[in-house]
Amino acid sequence: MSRTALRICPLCEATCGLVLTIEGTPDGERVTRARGDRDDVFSRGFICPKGASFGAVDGDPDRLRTPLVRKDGRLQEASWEEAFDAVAVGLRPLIEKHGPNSVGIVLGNPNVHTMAGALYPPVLIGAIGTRNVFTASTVDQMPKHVSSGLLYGDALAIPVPDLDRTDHLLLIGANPFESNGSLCTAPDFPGRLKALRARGGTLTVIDPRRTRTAKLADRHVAIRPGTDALLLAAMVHVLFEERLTDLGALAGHVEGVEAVGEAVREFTPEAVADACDVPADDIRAMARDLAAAPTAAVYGRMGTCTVAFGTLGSWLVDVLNILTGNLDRPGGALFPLAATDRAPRPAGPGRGFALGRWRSRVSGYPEAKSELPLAALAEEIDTPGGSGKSEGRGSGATDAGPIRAVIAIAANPVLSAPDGDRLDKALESLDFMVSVDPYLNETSRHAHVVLPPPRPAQSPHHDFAFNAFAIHNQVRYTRAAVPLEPGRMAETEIHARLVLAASGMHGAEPDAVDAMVVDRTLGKAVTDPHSPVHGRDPKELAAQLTGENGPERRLDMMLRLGPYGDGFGADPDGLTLDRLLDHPHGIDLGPLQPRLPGPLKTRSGRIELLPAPIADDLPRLKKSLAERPAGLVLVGRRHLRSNNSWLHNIPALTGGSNRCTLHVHPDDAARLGVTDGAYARVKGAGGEVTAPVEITDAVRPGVVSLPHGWGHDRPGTRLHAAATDPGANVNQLLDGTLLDPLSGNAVLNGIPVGVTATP
Ligand SMILES: Nc1nc2c(c(=O)[nH]1)N[C@H]1C(S)=C(S)[C@@H](COP(=O)(O)OP(=O)(O)OC[C@H]3O[C@@H](n4cnc5c(=O)[nH]c(N)nc54)[C@H](O)[C@@H]3O)O[C@H]1N2
Ligand SMILES: Nc1nc2c(c(=O)[nH]1)N[C@H]1C(S)=C(S)[C@@H](COP(=O)(O)OP(=O)(O)OC[C@H]3O[C@@H](n4cnc5c(=O)[nH]c(N)nc54)[C@H](O)[C@@H]3O)O[C@H]1N2
Ligand code: SF4
Ligand SMILES: [Mo]
Repeated sequence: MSRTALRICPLCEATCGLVLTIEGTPDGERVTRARGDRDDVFSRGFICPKGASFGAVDGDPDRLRTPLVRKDGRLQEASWEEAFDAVAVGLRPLIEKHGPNSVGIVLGNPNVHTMAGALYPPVLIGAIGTRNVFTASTVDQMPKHVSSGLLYGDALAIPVPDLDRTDHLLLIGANPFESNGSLCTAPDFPGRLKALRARGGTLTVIDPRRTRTAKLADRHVAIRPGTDALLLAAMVHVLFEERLTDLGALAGHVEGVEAVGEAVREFTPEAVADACDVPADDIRAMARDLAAAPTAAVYGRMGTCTVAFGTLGSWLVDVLNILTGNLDRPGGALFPLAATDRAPRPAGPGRGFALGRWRSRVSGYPEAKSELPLAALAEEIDTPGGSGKSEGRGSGATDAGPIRAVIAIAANPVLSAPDGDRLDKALESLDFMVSVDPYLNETSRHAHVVLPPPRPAQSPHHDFAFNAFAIHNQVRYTRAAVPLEPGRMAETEIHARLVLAASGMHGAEPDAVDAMVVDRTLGKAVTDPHSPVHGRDPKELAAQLTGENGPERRLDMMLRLGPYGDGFGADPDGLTLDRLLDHPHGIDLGPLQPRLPGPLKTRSGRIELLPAPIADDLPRLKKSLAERPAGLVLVGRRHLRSNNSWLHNIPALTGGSNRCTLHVHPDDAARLGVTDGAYARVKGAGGEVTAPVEITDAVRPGVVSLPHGWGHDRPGTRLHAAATDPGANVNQLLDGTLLDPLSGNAVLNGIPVGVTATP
């Protein structure tokens, strides 16, 4: 007997709707097939090879089925009760003795792909009160958050390119043909780029590699890695020099335009051409194309963020959109409005965005968006003593000591962060560690307790994060496709129990966590004069919430308070969870609309085009004009059938071209004496790795490329398939000191390396 069920795909940011075929077997229900949901209001039937392998990902026999607890030095299967007892016993005395900052919270990428990851970590961080929070954002998009925080006063106000309506797209350091897009949620991103070309639009791609995305472009600029900020500054220079700036409807909303013109005066195309290895004429042409297009969007991703000038580059992307009048207009770059976003309110000055409100203990790195650099996690654990006073958030406790316990949720920093060997040792030295993870992998093997979430078919799904970056406003929710079997626990419940265990409320009902959030949120909303529920009784509102469990009630609450919500009756046609459940393929909320000045939360109430921290960092960029890397630099790459560190255990998704090989240009290969298929040794500041060479002119000369997330050769893991072809951990080449100073983001691209043939 088989049946079908809907499930939003959690395997990348495109959030495609899937139809799963589910069959009963003696071992329980299995997902035997996944196809695109043709009725999905957003993805309209699109599916990629990864989504098509949902069943294999879901059914991986290496997924943990029970909690693991370390006994006699060994991780052993345990009951949930034993596991949470161990968490409470492991964490509470440490917090009481050493203060909240003795706990480090590490949040990995899949948290943005689960409802649990969206709803509970903020509660956990608040409950413990630690300032030692590290997430995948600081090996990813933190520079974009910082530039948005500074420009718009809101780190989450990230404009997305209007792919379906734009006439010209300048795409920088992104490869949506493999990644399916990032900070731009768009099912079938490649199809949308082809449609752009088909309707007469133009595509420019800046990437040191001739990617599949670059192959589609009208113009591919194979820039020297790490120099995009110089090139973009020169484009801004050209806009001023040739009087091509035209802010259009934005004019009244922006301050500091002349100051930007002044700030980029020295960055002429001729001055940057050599450093970028891009002819000055091409830079001028790119600026003119951008200004001349009826509508245009500039969009940058990993290649603009994970570099030494990540925040400056991210800022310049928006500066170009603003100076050409393309921000906040159809066909340009717009601010989405998701169903669980805050409802729009009257514009006016906001609280602004502050950086560096506290600093990391060892190296003094400034916080950004209440986070410290993931690259500094190892030193925060393994450096004894203190170098200053660090206070828990609000608790006043002082503790200048190291991190002694780690709570890792959906995170594998041993592979995804710089210098995995050092972090590996640091984690092993902890007094206590708990991982919420389906796998026993390079990171979770150090835990004292592993709490495994159920497989994705058994989890409900709503994209809290990605709808806020989607190219079309829409809302979808899918309940768990397969019920939990006895002995399994929903990931939302695991998170709620973790909050209780960490905050001294071990043993309380997990629903208490949701009830507390509901009370707090509604209590605040009724005192807010702009809220549709202003002046009402929070208890009466809470009683109206529907939903089968705590997380569903919270979703209902957020939908009802949100921009499309029913306002708890204020707008009877508005959105509620019940209404959403009546639309299993989602509800279309319309194309993106101009929203300014709505999203602005700067102190001035305007877009602050040249914020002081940016202006202060420009001299560093100027200095780089004179720098020329003498040797090779390394960049990363992604493969369509992969996902960071955790899909290498699925045989259906590995093999073929999805391998951990070192791409080397033929000219470099000849010079270095390395041959195709033979192993080469790659050396960086943090260590060395070996990998088989693949000679290809898809990388520009002077650049080699190695993908990340590999290196599955450590003992004590349970990743049988991945261990057969472990690959090398590219992040071992880093020592963790190379950061973008404003955001604390690790530099992962454009890093200096040496390559030699292995004997
Ligand atoms: N050199 C280099 N390094 C990089 C990058 C790069 O381009 N180059 N990319 C960086 C980027 S963009 C990112 S986002 C990071 C990602 O880095 P991480 O966030 O550390 O790694 P992931 O591999 O995404 O997976 C994290 C963990 O989540 C677990 N997991 C999977 N599904 C679930 C789930 O449903 N629930 C829970 N609780 N856990 C789950 C997996 O088993 C895995 O242990 O890597 C970064 N590292
Ligand atoms: N299949 C698959 N999809 C994924 C993921 C995955 O691992 N696999 N990971 C997901 C995650 S967590 C993220 S954050 C996104 C990332 O999404 P993208 O940013 O689109 O992904 P990347 O493939 O890392 O693309 C970065 C590109 O930047 C180029 N580059 C490197 N250095 C520079 C530079 O200095 N300048 C310029 N201009 N370009 C440079 C690289 O050659 C590469 O082609 O993908 C998501 N989707
Ligand atoms: S594009 Fe992304 S969301 Fe869509 S099916 Fe593929 S992995 Fe899933
Ligand atoms: Mo990422």
